[in-house]
Amino acid sequence: MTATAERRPVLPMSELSDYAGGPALVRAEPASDRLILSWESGEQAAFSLNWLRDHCPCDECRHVRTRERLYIPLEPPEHAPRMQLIEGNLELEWADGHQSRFDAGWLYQRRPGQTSNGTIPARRPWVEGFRPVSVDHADFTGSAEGERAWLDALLRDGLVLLDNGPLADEEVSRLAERIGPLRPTNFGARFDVRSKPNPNNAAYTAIGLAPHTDLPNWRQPPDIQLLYCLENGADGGESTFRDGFAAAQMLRERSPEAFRLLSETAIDFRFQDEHHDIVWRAPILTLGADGELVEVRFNNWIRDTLHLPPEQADAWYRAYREFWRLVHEPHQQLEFSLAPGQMVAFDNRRMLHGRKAFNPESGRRHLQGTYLDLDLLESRLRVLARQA
Ligand SMILES: O=C(O)CCC(=O)C(=O)O
Ligand SMILES: [Fe+2]
Ligand SMILES: [Zn+2]
Repeated sequence: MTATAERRPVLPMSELSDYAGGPALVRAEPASDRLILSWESGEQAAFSLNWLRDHCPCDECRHVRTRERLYIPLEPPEHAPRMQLIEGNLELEWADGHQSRFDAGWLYQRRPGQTSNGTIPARRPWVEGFRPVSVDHADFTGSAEGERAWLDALLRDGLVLLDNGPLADEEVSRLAERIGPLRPTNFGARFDVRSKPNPNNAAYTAIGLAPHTDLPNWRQPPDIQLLYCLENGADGGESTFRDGFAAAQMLRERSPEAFRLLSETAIDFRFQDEHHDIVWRAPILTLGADGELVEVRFNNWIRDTLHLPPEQADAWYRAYREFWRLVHEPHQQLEFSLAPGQMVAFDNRRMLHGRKAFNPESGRRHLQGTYLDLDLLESRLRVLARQA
């Protein structure tokens, strides 16, 4: 089957998809339970008939408004459909008479073996001398490019700064809400970080905080943390950051046994105060199915009783010390003082954050913080990419 001249796009699967043109089809050939498609750009790909029937974009198979799937793939297509190319797009007529019209560019984007469209940046580990991206508050709030630059850096580097914001109460919530609803925890949807008379958490004292992740005592710790500086006039209180994934990778190379112990031994984390008692058991390093790092849980002050027999406990402590030392290597750490009107955002399940002790008698230090879900950051980037 050969092509005709100009291709006019048919309605893509979803009007909201990232569909953006693409080459016309020049051939469609049946091969048992497959269809081999060839595009004018030279690519060729095989599609299963099951897949094609399941992905029919017609209004019977997809809800007209939501574009969500209505078709349920219970019956395998019995025979190869009749096929033709019309204006470079694919038209199929199935044995029961149902017709499916596929846009050539839409199929091209989804040809087997094609996984990413490149909107979401891959994680890039910090190397020595890493300097974070800063985006100006006015650019973030005033332009899609500013917001994209901020999101890109945050997803790629695990940390990004926002500069020159107003010294306004709740600004952190207003900024976060541009991305999505705040993720609430036992500390509220939005929390104040300052030295408090009756602290229920180390962050609400003036003591130094060793590099840590927040809330590892939750089944799902918050993904992204935002800390907005309103006042930083006390002596000390510098912020410290370390790429936890890069540190874990170093441990894996230098000390595979320590890495194995920290990734295979589940330990308990617990937060308790008057109103809450939140407990979760997990290893410090969580690996995915292919052995890749997916999460770091590291917080020494809410690490709970270690339930291990003495020999295993001793081995675990040795491994923990090794990781602790790696995390604290000064040349791998980023250290700076947040300026009033500056906000830092970071991936709480990848980055370790901390602060130096400060002297509350010498001046005031006040940060406001909140959390966001990573899904909504990625969503925001995809939505912004539609306008590009
Ligand atoms: O005071 C700081 O700079 C950070 C406090 C902290 O670790 C937090 O709020 O999670
Ligand atoms: Fe923290
Ligand atoms: Zn259909």
